Formats: sequence, C-alpha cells, structure tokens
Amino acid sequence: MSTASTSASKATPELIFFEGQPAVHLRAPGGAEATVLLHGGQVLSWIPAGGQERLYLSERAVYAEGKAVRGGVPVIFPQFEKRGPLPRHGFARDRRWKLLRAETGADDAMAVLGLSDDEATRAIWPHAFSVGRTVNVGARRVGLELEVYNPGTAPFSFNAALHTYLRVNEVEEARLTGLRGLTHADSTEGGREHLDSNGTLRVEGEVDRIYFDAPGALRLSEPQRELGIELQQFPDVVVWNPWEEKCAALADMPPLGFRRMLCVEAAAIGTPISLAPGEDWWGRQTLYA
Ligand code: TA6
Repeated sequence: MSTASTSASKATPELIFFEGQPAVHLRAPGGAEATVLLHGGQVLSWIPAGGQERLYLSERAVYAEGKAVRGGVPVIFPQFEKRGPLPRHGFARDRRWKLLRAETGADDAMAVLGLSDDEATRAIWPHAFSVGRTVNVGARRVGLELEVYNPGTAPFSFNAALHTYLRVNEVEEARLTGLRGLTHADSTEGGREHLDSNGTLRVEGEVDRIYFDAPGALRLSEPQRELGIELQQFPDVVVWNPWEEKCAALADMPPLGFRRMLCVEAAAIGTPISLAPGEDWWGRQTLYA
C-alpha cells in the first residue's frame, strides 16, 4: 500500500513524500488528482474527478536509487528495451528528475519536471540533452507530455516511450480497440510480424507487441468503464501484459498483478528521432476517463 501523505484541504500543488521519495501531488479544481515522483519523473497515480484510480502501481514496487518503479508511467529514454548498448529501457526512469514548475489553473493542475545530462549520463551516452515532462490534470483527462531538446553542438538520436501501466479490474474482460489493419512485431516470437485483421485486442495470455505507425486514437473498454487514449507525435504503440509465468518471475510484481494491468505505451521506436543542435521534439499521450 502507498504511504503517500496528502491532505485534501491543502492547496495544490503540494510536495509530499511517497514511499519515502519526494513527489508532487496535483489536485485540479474539479477534484481530479495525480501524483508524480521525482525519481524517474514518474506519474504514479491518476484519479479523474469523481472516479477511481486509473493507473496500475505494483504494491511490490521498489523505490530506490538506480531502480525503476514498477507501475504508473515510466519514461523510457533514450533507448527502448535492449535496442542499443545502454541499460534496458535507457536511464531516465531510474534517475532523480527536477521539479521545474507546478501550478493550479482555473480548471487544471500541472507540473513540469526536467532531466539533463550530467557526468554519469555522459559516461554511458555522450550527449548533451534536456528532457522535459509535463503532466496536466483536468477533470476527466490527464495529458502526459515528453519534450527532448538538444542543447549541444552535435546531433543525437533516441528512442522514447511513455510506458503507461493502465489499471484494469480484470484484464481478461478488457478490450483494446483501434489497432485494426496494423502490423505488429511480436516480441514473444522474436519480433515476428503479424497483421491485426480483427482490431479488438483481448488479453488471454502473454502479450508483448509493438504496433508501428499506429493511429492516434485507441480505446480501452471494460464492462463498467471506458478509457480513451490519444497519441500525438508518438508513432508507435506497445501493448504489454506479462501474464502468469513472467509476472511470477518479476520480484516487484505480486503473483496476480498481471490481472490488474495492461501497458498501452506511446512510443517512438521504429524510426529513432534525430535532433540537430538546437532542435527539439515533443510527444504526448492523453488519457480520457
Ligand atoms: O514495453 C514492453 C517491455 O519492453 C516488455 O518486453 C516487458 O519486459 C516490459 O517492457 C517491462 O520491462 P522492465 O524492464 O520494466 O521489466
């Protein structure tokens, strides 16, 4: 269980400690809430106004220097999986980000966090960079934005993803739609490509797919609720559920955790993004309850 200490009566944004780690708690005027951990710049919780928690966070997640927190919305940068020489999924998810701004507007609340190169990142990835993460909570939606800037004198290229763990009541009852006619690479079959002729994805076993050049709108339907997922400038979508055996092998997931989550990730994997000095790129995933 979380040990976040927040108070509904206090003005937002509020600096809190979540599992002993500094975090910012956002509360929009309509009552929607989000919690963002400085470690990894990671959104851990999103509760739309009058609603329920919509992100999955493992109760066995580890909150420690150099470790990635299992759940919420980890930021994957500058490498996806093992598609390069860096640690798996890059380094942004296990480093401390800076809180650059946090404020409440008339009908929303937002926080901006940043991560830049330092000696440790340059030792494994020799580039000057600056990554910004904006989290914007309105009554029934949350906007998750990633911005990458090249302040250096040489170009670089990168992969990125928002590895969003969506909470579901029972994954076998959930349906993900919007992928009809797309080809996906199946990571459980060494990247073998398949065409999705059906368009409705049901999870009844391990799923680990990359849909390249996906459309910008998806829908996750459950018997009692719906979630809209919008992607801007992220060309690819990753869908992941480890299922029983792989979940049991993850020390930071409870044995039945796979039943409560489905990762639907906004990603830029197929074609790495290249930035010349002075250029920037942004991508956004917006969730609508
Ligand atoms: O995005 C899907 C994926 O790459 C899967 O292959 C799966 O292993 C997952 O991410 C989690 O990776 P992690 O390094 O956080 O255990």
